[in-house]
Amino acid sequence: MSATKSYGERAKLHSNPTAKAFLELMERKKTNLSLAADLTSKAALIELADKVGPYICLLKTHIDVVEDFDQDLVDQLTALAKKHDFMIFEDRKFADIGNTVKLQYSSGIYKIASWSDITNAHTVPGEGIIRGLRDIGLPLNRCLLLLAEMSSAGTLAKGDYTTTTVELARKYKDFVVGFIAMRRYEDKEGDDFIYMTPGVGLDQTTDGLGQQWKHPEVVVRDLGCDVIIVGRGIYDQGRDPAHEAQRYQEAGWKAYKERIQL
Ligand code: BMP
Repeated sequence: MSATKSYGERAKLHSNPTAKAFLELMERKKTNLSLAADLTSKAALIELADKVGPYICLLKTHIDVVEDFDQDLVDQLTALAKKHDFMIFEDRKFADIGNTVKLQYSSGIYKIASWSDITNAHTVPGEGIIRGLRDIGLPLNRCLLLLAEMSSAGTLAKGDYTTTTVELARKYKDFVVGFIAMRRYEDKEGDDFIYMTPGVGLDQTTDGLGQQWKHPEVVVRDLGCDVIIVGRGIYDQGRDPAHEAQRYQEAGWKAYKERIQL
């Protein structure tokens, strides 16, 4: 059962090189915190990534909200990833047919596949979306998360949709390394998916727009998820991002230790 194994043990056994490197990174840096850096200015995004970098394993971006995006932003974020030892996850939520997502992933202004270690996709279109993204991503050593559930109230990603999404992940294990999910699913022989969970907050439970925040203890220790994704809890106005990131890192790591009972 991967839920009770350490990230380090799981890294040793993992067959996907990017997932392996990511699990090793979490173990080495003692963090399962991902920053959701939803800022609209390049300078502010770089400043936040630099401040919070020491505490995170993964920088999650929504690159299309940045008003002054350019290649230099990508160069600076990848330099910060090296400096602070974190990976990058562009939360693109692809949702089109295979041929279109190939273009969206490789081309356009953002060229996501050229810099983002991890990206994600909805399974609404069926398995062609995975095959299209895989054609582009696999040769570049990238990997994919599937959105099996969402954190927002009233989400349609549940029940059979979630079950089928997990089956698709098993079918394309060389490229799909995990899920955006609200809880860990039962392992089948040979499974070791990485569960990343948004909707995490220490101080508030809702934003008034459908977002639902849970405590890291619940998410990691009780529901078995691996990575906590935190945005506004860290960078909202009036907060000190480095201080908040440290709080979340400690809370996420404590919950993980309790789970694996070290
Ligand atoms: P915040 O902690 O500020 O609520 O940010 C959550 C982040 O996670 C946002 O970037 C959002 O797009 C993303 N997210 C989410 O909140 N729920 C999901 O189900 C999937 C997401 O990617």
